[in-house]
Amino acid sequence: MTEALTSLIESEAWKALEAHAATARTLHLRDLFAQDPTRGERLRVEAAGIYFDYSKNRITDETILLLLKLAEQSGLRSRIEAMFNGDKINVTEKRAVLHVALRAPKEEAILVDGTDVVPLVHAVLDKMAGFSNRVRSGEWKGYTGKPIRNVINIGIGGSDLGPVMAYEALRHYSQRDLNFRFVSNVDGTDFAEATRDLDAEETLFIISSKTFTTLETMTNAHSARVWALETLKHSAAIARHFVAVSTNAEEVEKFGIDTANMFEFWDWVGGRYSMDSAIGLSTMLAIGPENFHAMLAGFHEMDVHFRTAPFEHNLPVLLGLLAIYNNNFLGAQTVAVLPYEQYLKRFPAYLQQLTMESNGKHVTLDGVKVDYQTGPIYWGEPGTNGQHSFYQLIHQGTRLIPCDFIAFGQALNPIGRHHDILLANVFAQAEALAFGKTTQEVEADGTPSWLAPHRTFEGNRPSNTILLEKLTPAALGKLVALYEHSVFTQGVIWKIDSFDQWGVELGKVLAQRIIPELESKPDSKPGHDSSTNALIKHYRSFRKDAAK
Ligand code: G6Q
Repeated sequence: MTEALTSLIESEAWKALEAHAATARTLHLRDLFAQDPTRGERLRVEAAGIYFDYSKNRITDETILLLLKLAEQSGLRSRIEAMFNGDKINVTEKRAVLHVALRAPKEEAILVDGTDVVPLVHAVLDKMAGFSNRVRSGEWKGYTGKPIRNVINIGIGGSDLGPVMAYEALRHYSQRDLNFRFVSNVDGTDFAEATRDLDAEETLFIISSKTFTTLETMTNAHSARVWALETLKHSAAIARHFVAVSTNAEEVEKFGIDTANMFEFWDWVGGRYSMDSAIGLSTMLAIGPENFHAMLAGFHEMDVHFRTAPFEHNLPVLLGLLAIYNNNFLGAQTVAVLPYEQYLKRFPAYLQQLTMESNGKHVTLDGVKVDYQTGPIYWGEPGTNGQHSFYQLIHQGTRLIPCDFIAFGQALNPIGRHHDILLANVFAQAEALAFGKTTQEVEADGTPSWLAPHRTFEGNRPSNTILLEKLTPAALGKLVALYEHSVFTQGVIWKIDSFDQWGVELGKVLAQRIIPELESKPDSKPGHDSSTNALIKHYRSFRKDAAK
């Protein structure tokens, strides 16, 4: 790396953007659109079947030029190559970051420590396809000879959010006589509610865990085994009702799952980047191997675009740079992701992990504390529901909340006028946010002057609109890859490691200390601060009550 790692805010491109933003901040989207009637057609990119309109951001052509300079200065080009070439860019864990290899076509070669990983990826995909076909056709039987009707994925974080999001997103394409559930929380209610109406003889558990040691997943997996054996009685039944997705064959075997029923992945696949790996087994079971491959092809198309398109036409680069501008130069603290597509109801939750676990970092790659903001808070809900709740704050609150609107040209469930009404709403929201309604316009409608301020919309709220033809498996792949690479782009500019997650460790360690204080040593003096000690004691008193 040629750049000094700590000099981001001192760099020429950053300073130029700061100077630019000081004046650009006063611009209003109303004026920018009035001055240039072609703006809406100019500030958009179409690639890989995605229409990306970024004209409703508080930017000028100059802003884009300066952001592109920032990208060049950050060495983004060489960092992209480093990722695609399998360099160990996850420096704190000394790992390659190769989710792009999970969707590489068979002919490609990608080397990790001298080994071409593409054949390994395809061997696992073939094994997943063979298994999926057997379960989907009813050929795979449970221990008592019944076909599988229910599939429960047990996993958490990256081993849950991708599968559950993809299942919901692609439900339209799923085999409807198979019932899919996802258990992640260590709260027993999650497991109890997922299994209460199911017949163990017809239920298959997928234990999805890269490490196979995660507390929540292993707790749920053990409860699943107990639950299954209550009905199935014989431990030999486990092999017909449990499969594993993991990198850890030893632990899988210890649990009692036949390693022939283990689907492998590798340490160069990060949890939150793993939905294309064997972690996607539930997705493949739901939509079938062909649709799964179509999804991978969608991911790959976006990978190629990201790697090869010039930055000014590069969707993930532009999405990432605009997020940087809003975050670092306009002071926005959050991004709202608003899919106008019911099937994408879990997409904001999925993106929360992808974006916030990746870019919620406080030090640079070389461990120096950053002196600028890094990852913003991502949140959202499917439209139009949010319009009747939190959009009030986006339109008239005091905070700047950039929005990503996502919509599709065709409905998967066309019913009457629903889709036109849905799309009219998404376009209307972006328009209202950008242009608002002035006090004069409000008064001209006959609103009395005392009420006019309440009904005034300042406008000038930035948004992107991401439009695709139809929610297909390929479209989902493109959309997820768009955000993955946008996250990477931002991480490169902030000079952080987007692929580790040390921030989740401390709580895990402390929980392990507290568990025996609640269970095996309930009368001991807890060894924490006064607040935690008092909470533990109070909880113990509830436990005693519960035991009475
Ligand atoms: C994701 C994280 C994290 C991980 C879970 C589950 O990038 O690493 O969310 O996916 O902690 O881990 P296991 O798959 O090892 O159970």
